[in-house]
Amino acid sequence: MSASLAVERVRAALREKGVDTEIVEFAQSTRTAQEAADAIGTSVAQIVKSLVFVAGGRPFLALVSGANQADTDKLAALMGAPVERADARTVREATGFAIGGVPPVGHATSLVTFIDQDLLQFEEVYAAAGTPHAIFRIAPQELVRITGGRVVALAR
Ligand code: 5CA
Repeated sequence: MSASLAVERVRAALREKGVDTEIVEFAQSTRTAQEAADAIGTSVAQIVKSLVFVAGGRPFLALVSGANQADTDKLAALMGAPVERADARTVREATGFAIGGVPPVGHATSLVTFIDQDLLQFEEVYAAAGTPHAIFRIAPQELVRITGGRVVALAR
């Protein structure tokens, strides 16, 4: 998928869910949480990492504050099965996007979603919009609404 198509897919998903935001595209990389925070001028804690894991052969999504590491033991307890990080190919197959641009919505498949409770302390957070150069801003409660995600403690 081309970069512009990836961004368009996220834009369509956000519009469909009634989110009032803009996707901002940066010349510089927003591939990592730190790079995204630097590009926006916000704290790394306000960056949403969209991380794909696999439990019992089933991919699922964890939306994690850029300041935190996801605790796979906590995720395993939630999923009721051992959890491992998805490889790059699995990420692409499950979401339709490449690592570094995976958004929280607009995926190729329906993914069970967990949301790091630490994201809820902020008025606004920032998530990837399909490419390693695109970001959108969203209130964390809106993120919960549009993903149907379960808010949990998942920091290591
Ligand atoms: N655009 C940024 C900020 S929104 C972003 O997508 N950050 S991220 O954290 O959600 O995506 C990068 C993450 O992908 C890394 O934190 C890491 O967990 C994961 N990752 C990077 N390389 C690999 C790899 N080779 N295999 C599996 N996961 C990887």
